[in-house]
Amino acid sequence: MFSSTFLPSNNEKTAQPQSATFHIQPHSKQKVAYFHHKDVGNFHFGLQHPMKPHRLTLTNDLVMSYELHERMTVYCPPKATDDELMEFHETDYIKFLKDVTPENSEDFVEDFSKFNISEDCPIFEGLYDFCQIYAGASIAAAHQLASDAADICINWSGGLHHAKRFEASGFCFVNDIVLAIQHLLRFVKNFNSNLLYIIDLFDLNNLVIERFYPRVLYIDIDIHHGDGVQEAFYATDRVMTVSFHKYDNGSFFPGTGNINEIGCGLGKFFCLNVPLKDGIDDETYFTLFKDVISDVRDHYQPSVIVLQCGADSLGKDRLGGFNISIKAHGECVRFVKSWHIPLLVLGGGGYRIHNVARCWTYETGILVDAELPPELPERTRFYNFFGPDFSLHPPLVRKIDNFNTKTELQKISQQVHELLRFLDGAPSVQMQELPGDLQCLLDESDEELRDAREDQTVDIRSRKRLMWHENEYFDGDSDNDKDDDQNMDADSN
Ligand code: V1D
Ligand code: CA
Repeated sequence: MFSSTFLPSNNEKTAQPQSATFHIQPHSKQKVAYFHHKDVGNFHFGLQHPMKPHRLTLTNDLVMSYELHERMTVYCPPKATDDELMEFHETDYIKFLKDVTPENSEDFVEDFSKFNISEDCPIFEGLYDFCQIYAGASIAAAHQLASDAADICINWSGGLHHAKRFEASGFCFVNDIVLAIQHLLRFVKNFNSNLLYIIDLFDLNNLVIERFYPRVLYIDIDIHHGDGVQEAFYATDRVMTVSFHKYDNGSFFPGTGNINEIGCGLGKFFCLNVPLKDGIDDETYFTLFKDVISDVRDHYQPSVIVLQCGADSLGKDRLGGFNISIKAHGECVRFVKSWHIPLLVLGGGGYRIHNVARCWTYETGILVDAELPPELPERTRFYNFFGPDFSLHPPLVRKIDNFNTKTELQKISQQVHELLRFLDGAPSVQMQELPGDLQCLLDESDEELRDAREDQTVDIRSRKRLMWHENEYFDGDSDNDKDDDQNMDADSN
């Protein structure tokens, strides 16, 4: 039996959380929920199109063959409703996606340019069903996290980060990530339910309700820039977006993601871009990832994290040009998981479909604390397609040179750290002058912004005290007051 060979992973990094927002015990086992709809792999973008939903069937098959379903709760998620999709997307655009078919598309040609229907985003059979399925899974996953039913939720069919409010883009029609984040931001819970901490209290028609997640951190390791998510939350500090991607002065799709895109208004500095060149290898990628993301966590102190795991950043991808192995890609996931912050894990790009299946299966293993034997289980339905190595970690023959010089990477890292000093999530961080070449990122409106930030810092600080105070009322091992009743007196700290 394969399952007897699974050992709890003992090389998990044990970075300790510094924020008071964690509601999971640092060493407790995280509950994992996995969302897969049986039909999601049966859609076809077209023969010549690189996006193959079949990769989701391959992934699910491999996950099940490794018996990972025994370590998590598996859900067949409901399809998103029209209204749910319209929480972010324009009514006209959703109506168009719902009504258009390959057979009647001539009646809609005028809408094609309006909604960016193109070779990248073609009309195919069942398009709207596909959108409802992958978005429904991300929304259900967000709901599961927000209602505290799981600590980690996985939807490999999600992560379609390019879709805009009324526009398809880069193989993405609806933006499940934005919809899921909106759900996390909006989620309210009855005051009387058994919650471990309170973040914001409002008195609304005599009902005391709770805002569950004050700060959402979005991390994107797809090789393409996460432009759709960045754009949706560009002006807010309640979502911080961080994307690692290939950037070639605008020529690599989608053309955005320069380091000088940093957010606007109250969202200024809550958007971070890490532009890279072709050929980046395991060590440089993971070192930079760890360095940047640790600093983001320390400054922003997220209450929930959404991690887009696009597998087109793997070496040998058909569209990408990085040299990253499945192990290094997985290390990024392991590192974020080790913080024990509620986590929504999503898919994204990935165009060597057997490597995509390997990668997301390996990462499912990491998320459920299973060490997977490198030999693929022979019972896998599509076993023969994984040759000639039949391994979870096929050798990565070096494809192209690493065009990222040490000096450039050091400069990126330095700029990122300088930008992060402008976040006021952490009480110890004060507003400071930006040094040297980053000064040009500031504009006249920053005076106003600074004032707003300074006011807001007070709020964030008092909220933190409140959260810390509530954590004092854990029941169980860390129950500091050894009392079963949850004292909800927000003013007594
Ligand atoms: F090669 C192709 C063959 C057929 C159809 C499309 C493509 C293709 C390859 N690369 N299209 C692209 C990119 N599009 C362009 C267009 C040319 N300009 C007019 C735009 O370069 C799009 C790449 C999309 C990447 C999507 C993603 O991996 O980031 C993703 N994330 O989540 C889901 C997908
Ligand atoms: Ca990215």
